[in-house]
Amino acid sequence: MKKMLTALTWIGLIMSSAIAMASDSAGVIKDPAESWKHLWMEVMIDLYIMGGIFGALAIYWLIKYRAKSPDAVGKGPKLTRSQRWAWAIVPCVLFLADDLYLGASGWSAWNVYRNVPENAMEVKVTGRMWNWEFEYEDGTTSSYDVDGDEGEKGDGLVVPVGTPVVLRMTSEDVVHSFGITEYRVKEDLMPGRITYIWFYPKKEAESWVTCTEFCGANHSRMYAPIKAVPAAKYQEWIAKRAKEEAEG
Ligand SMILES: [Cu+2]
Repeated sequence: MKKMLTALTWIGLIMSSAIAMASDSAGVIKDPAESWKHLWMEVMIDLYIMGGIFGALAIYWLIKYRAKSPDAVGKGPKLTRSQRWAWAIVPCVLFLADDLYLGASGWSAWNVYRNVPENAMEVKVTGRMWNWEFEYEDGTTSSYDVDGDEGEKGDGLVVPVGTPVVLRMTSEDVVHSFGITEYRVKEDLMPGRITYIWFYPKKEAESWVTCTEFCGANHSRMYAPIKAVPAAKYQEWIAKRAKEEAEG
């Protein structure tokens, strides 16, 4: 009975620390890219540790308990009642604690993914066969023409470094999907509905949005650059773009 209680105490400690670690890490995570990376690393570490431990154990037992002669008959160890229970419950709870921990981490990542920071800059995105159009808060628009001449294609989505960006998106025709690998975000666009994603450009970078839902003949050409530039450069760009539009 005393052994059982000790085992249960350990189980409780392991489970509560797993949950505490998962909720702790939630405080550190700032944006979807970081939170997905964090979750992915946890899964990888988990798989490698488990793979390593069980692989090594399997090899060790294979060698240790191999049949020494063709007619060798094995004999299992005699376990007491509480040892049998312990062998059933302890591994089960250990794996459960790990699953709970990963589950909680996934939950934290999803919360980050869905909760847009208050200071986010909003850009409306319209997807259509086969291009993306971006409309800024002041009504200025931008797009990208994959077939345009060099220098005439347009800038795609330009955003300032250091400001979270939320995209409010809809489609004019069929279902498209807005995916930016660099920022680890992806969301479908549907006619008659507004969906959203947000990302956080922390450094100057040029990445690409590609349509990630097969939407017809030119689906593979439905892409545009996403340029994260210093805030001053962004202000310059949007002023220039607004002027161009006013002049038609
Ligand atoms: Cu598409």
